[in-house]
Amino acid sequence: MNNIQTKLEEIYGKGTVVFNETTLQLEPGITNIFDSSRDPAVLSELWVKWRDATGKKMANLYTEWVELQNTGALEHGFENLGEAWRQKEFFDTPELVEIVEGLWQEIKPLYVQLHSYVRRKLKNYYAQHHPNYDFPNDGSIPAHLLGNMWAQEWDNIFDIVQPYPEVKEPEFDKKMVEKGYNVGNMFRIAEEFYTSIGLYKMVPDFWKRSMLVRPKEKDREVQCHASAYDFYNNDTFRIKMCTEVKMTYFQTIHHEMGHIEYFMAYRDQPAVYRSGANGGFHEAIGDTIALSVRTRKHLQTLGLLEENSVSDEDKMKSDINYLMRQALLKLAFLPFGYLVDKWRWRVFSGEVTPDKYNEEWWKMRLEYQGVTSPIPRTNTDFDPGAKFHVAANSQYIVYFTSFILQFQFYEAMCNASGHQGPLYTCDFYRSKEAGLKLLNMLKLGGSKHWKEALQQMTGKTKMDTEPFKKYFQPLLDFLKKENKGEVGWAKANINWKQETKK
Ligand code: X8Z
Ligand code: ZN
Repeated sequence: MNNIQTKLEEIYGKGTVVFNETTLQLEPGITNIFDSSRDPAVLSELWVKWRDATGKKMANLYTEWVELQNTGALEHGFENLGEAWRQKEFFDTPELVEIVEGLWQEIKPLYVQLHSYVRRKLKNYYAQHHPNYDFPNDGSIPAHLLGNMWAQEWDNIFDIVQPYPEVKEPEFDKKMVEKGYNVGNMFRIAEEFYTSIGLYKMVPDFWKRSMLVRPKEKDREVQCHASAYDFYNNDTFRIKMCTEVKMTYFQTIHHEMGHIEYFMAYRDQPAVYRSGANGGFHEAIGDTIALSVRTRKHLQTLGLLEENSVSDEDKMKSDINYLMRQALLKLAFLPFGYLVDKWRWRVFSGEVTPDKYNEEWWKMRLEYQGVTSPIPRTNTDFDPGAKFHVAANSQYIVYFTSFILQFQFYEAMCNASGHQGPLYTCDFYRSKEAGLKLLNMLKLGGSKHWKEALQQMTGKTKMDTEPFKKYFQPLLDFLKKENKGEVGWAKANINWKQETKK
């Protein structure tokens, strides 16, 4: 089992693509082109080659791995591996499958509105700039045109879908370079936010031994997917990531540092309780902080945004632009965040058999995300394996729940800080009250059931989409007006070619 696991991770970690006679790694090479190119041919080429270099090589290994892992799960009294996984990340929550389905049903109407708006804007853009490109007419969006290798976050196509282009929005990546941001001070600035609300400084070991950029040595291969490590003593916590001077990495820094803050807060708990209240809590901490950092108010504090006085009308337009950018990050993610593990749960339970792995994957990509592949896929491909967490056998439902929970945490901290006004304008920088609210919850670690930890912080015992919906309400009103009911992709089919497995 460990052999297979190592091989899967190795295939992913060593995955490269030859493009224009240059060999590219995922970060930064492929990602940089994928983030910014608008050429459907280029994007399709990279999209396909990345899947050939990774997932396609994993198909048989994955089948064997599932069998072995399932055997282990059965031996330990679980129904299948999915049940074991859920128990690990969401201790004592047998109703998790129903909970996440319920949350998704509440979010879906919002997602459908965003999807249709984005689709229309993309279609117009490509009709204008690439008239020979055949944009599908069935309501789906081609997965390679969303500015992300997995179509999971869409913020890179903000310029195409910006609701009010006449109100100029800053280009943060350029601004960061102009203002002298570098990897070192990006981490220091993030740390300063945490300490400003009364949370911990990073430990000396962190600064000494974390890997914050891709090492230059030619002989050293590293897995660049960002992660944070707890060494389970009291003074060793590290981050590993290949940072670049860009807004998206600045947000990832806050995400990873959130894990470290949690590690530090529960370090005095007995070993069994040194964990998040549930896996979703762990993923949500840094993102909650990043919601505050990303407000226009805070970006002004950081010198990344000019403070100019604008008319009320422009302010309204700018707010909608802002919420769109946030929706491309948060709302766009949710169906992907759900389907990765929903697919794996169905695989682990035997409902989806190996000959149908990829076909079912694409049915779910279409059903939940409304996206289709740039070229027909077959069952000799294994596209789930082109995603880090599938290759690394790391759970994904934690992100889906995190993206709901972080808005609950954010609202609770905003209330504690005395924030007035729309939720999306709340910056709790320097609010010790907000920090204390968070810290008291973090310190519990896994010593209390997550429902109790959630109640302590938010007054609610349930994961709740209300704060998420409240945050995005003005955007939703805008989208509904623009879409005029023309939403959905009911007519679409997956882009599929029947091929038998050798
Ligand atoms: O994997 C991550 C973090 C590390 S725990 C960077 N995330 C998911 C992903 O990149 O797919 C954060 C959001 C979703
Ligand atoms: Zn994380």
